[in-house]
Amino acid sequence: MPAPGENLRINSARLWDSLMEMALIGPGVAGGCNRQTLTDADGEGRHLFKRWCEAAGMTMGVDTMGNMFASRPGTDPDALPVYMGSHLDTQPTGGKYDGVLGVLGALEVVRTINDMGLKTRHPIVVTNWTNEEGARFAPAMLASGVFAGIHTQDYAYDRTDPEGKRFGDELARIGWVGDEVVGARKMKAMFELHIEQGPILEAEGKSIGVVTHGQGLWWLEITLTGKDAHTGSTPMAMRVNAGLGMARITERVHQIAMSHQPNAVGAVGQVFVHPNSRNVIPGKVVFTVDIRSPEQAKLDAMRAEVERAAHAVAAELGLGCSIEPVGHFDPVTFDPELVGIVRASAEKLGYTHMDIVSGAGHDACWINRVAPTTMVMCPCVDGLSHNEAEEISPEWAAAGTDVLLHAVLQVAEVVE
Ligand code: HGY
Ligand code: MN
Ligand code: MN
Repeated sequence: MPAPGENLRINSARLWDSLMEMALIGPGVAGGCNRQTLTDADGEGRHLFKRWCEAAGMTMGVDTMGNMFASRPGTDPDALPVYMGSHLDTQPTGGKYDGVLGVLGALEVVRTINDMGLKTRHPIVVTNWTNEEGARFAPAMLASGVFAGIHTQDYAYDRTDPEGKRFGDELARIGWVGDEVVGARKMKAMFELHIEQGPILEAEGKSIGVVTHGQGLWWLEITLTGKDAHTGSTPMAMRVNAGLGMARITERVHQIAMSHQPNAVGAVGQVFVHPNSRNVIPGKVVFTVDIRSPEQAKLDAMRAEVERAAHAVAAELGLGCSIEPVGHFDPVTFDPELVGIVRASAEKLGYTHMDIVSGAGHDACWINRVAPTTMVMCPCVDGLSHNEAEEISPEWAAAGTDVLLHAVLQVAEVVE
C-alpha cells in the first residue's frame, strides 16, 4: 500500500494539551519543570504516560532499568518493531519539552494512526528511557547505555546522587523495576524526535533538523584536595586553596575549547565546594568538566589538554588532584537510510529543513550502537534549553511530529 499522502497530519492541539498536562507534574519555580529521574514526580509522570498509552490501545513493558516500552501490534508479529521515543526526566531547572516532546510526540503518532484506522506490518513501540539527563545520577543516557551494552546494570544500579542515594534503590522505591531483561528487545529502527536545544534552526528559519550526526562528549570529574583554613587569619602564602584551583581550571577549560574553534565546546556546570562555608578556605572541591566536539581528534585533544592543565594547576597550588571520567561517547553517525527517510518526509510535507549535527547527547546516540537509528529535530526559541524558560511553538512541535509520523509509517510499512 502506498505511503499516506502529505495531507495526513497529527492532531496538534491534542499533542500540545498532552505536553502541557505532563508539564504540571514536577513543576519548576519559573514555568519549567523539575522532574528529575527516579523522584516521586518522575514516578507520577510515568504513571500518566502509561495511562495514556493504554488508553491508546498499547501494552506496556518495562525492563529492569525502568525503560518503558508501549507496543502497538503490527499485522506480522514476527516483524521487528519500529521504535520511537525519548525521555520524560528533566534537569532540575529544565524546560517542558526537552525529551518530553520525543515521548509524547511518539504517543501522538500512535494516536493519529489509531484515528486513521491504519495497520502496519511492523509493530510500533513508544519508549521512555530512564535517566537520560544524568543530572541526578551520572552519566547521562544511563539506561539507554545499559540497553546498548555500554554499561552493566550493576554499574548503573550503584551510581549515587549527591545525597548518596543509589540508582537501584531509588528505582525500586518509586516502583518502576520492570521484569524485562535490558537490551533483550530487538529493533528494526529507532527514531528520536527532540528539540534542537541550540539556535541554528530558528536562526536559519527551518522547521525541521535532519540529524546526520551527534557530537561526542567527555564528562571529567575532578577532585582537588587542599586544606580547610580560616579565610581571615591564614596568610596568603600558607593557603592550600582548592577553590582557587577549581577557578583556574574552569578558566583553562574555556580557553581550551576556544582554542579548538569551530566545533568545540567546554564548561564546568556542577561544583561541590567543601565545607562551603563563607569563612573557610575550601579544602576540597569536586567538579565536572563537560567538553564536546563532533570531531574525534578535537574531542581527544581537548581531553588530554584539560587533564594536563588540571594537574599543572594543582601542582602550582600544592593541591591533590584526581580525575575520573564519569561520562563519554564518541561522535555519532546516524543511519544514512533513515536520515534520508526523515529528509524525504520533511520535503513531502512541505516543511523547511536542513541537515544538522546534534550538539546535545541523546538516547539515540547509544541506541545507534544496536539498531539503525536517527533523529528528527525542531527549533526552540532562542536556542535555549536546560533552562525553565525553554520554549517552542505548537507549529514547530506539530512539524516535528508530522515528520516522525510519516517516517515511522514508511519504515513500519502501512498495509491497510
Ligand atoms: O547532556 C546532554 O547533552 C543531554 O541533555 N543529557
Ligand atoms: Mn534531552
Ligand atoms: Mn537535556
